[in-house]
Amino acid sequence: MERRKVVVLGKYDAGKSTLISRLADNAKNVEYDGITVSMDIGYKVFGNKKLYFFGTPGQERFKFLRKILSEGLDCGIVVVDSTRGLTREDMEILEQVKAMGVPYMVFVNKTDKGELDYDFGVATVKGSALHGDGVNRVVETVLAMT
Ligand SMILES: Nc1nc2c(ncn2[C@@H]2O[C@H](COP(=O)(O)OP(=O)(O)O)[C@@H](O)[C@H]2O)c(=O)[nH]1
Ligand SMILES: [Mg+2]
Repeated sequence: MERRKVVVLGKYDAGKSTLISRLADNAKNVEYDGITVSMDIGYKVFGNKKLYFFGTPGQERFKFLRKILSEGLDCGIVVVDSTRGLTREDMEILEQVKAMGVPYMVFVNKTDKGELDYDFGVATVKGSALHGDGVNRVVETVLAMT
């Protein structure tokens, strides 16, 4: 079995935890008042690959965890909230993942409520983590990238 480390990044409330709970069978999340204070983790086997999904916490003071979680990653998924538009924080996260030098994709989330057209220059899937739209295409994209 080949193992792959996939890190899900994005600002607070973008839908990282929701996406990971859709992607993995056994997602665990440590949260307090609805905010991920620690991290998400889950895995799922696809053919001969075992994908491990790690979610980063949204709060600024846990920024250091983003770096730790991003050690030795095989691929990144940046979750963007279409109802909020692109913010400075989204741009910072995109720059950060680009600097890691690994393949990454963008998931434009909450398209059940919002709309966002932007050319991220990498594979982009639009959908809804809450409703499961686009989640299969995220998996296909990750498998193709890793
Ligand atoms: N309308 C809508 N809400 C969503 C979607 N995905 C997540 N949410 C909601 O957005 C909020 C934040 O989601 P969460 O996964 O905790 O975000 P995180 O902070 O990035 O981990 C929760 O209330 C979710 O139910 C979606 O596709 N559509
Ligand atoms: Mg979360």
